[in-house]
Amino acid sequence: MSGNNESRLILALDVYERERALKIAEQTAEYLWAIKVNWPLIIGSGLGIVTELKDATGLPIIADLKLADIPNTNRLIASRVFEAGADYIIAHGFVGSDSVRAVMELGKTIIVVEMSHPGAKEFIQPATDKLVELANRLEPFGVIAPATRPERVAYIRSRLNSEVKILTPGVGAQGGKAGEVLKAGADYIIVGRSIYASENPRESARRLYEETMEV
Ligand code: NUP
Repeated sequence: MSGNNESRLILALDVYERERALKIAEQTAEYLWAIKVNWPLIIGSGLGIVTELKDATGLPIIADLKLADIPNTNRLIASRVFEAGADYIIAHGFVGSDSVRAVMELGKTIIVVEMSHPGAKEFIQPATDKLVELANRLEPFGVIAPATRPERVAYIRSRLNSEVKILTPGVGAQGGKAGEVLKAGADYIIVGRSIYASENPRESARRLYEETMEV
């Protein structure tokens, strides 16, 4: 099963069980650019799932650990996760440039500049301008911005260096719409529940893929 380089769809594979994760990954791979693994899957199935997903699908793997520690601890975690086969790691920017650099020295990194949930307005959104400046200085592969607020994605796009990609979670279960956020400037959409918790994950992925292709 091989993935789709043209695709702008990333699967957030937030299930615990190894078998279920592998099955959904294989069913949907054709429509995906990458698979994102988060703590639920790593806690449920172990870090080895990263290697297994890569072997099964050939897709890039994004480890959504939202690293937010001192440089040394970020480095200790990131080195093992990259060794396990992760192609990208998501790190928080608010801990400061030294902590982010520790991850970037080991592999491709994605920095959170704004989150998709309502609570993101309390602390993260007021810091978004500074987090975008940090990203412009460090030039990571990409940043995370909220699909739930396309106007914020447009704003972030207008301030962010054009080579830095924007990856947007929040489509579907959190209320965001694929077409709107891609038009606002997102490069990729990240979708979890609307695919893995649907009756037919393959069909749901196909429909979202078609939607992204229309933009
Ligand atoms: O701001 C963020 N919002 C968000 O939902 C940053 C994230 N990394 N995520 C992750 O994206 C979240 O942890 C989950 O893995 C995925 C969205 O899943 P869903 O709401 O589509 O099920």
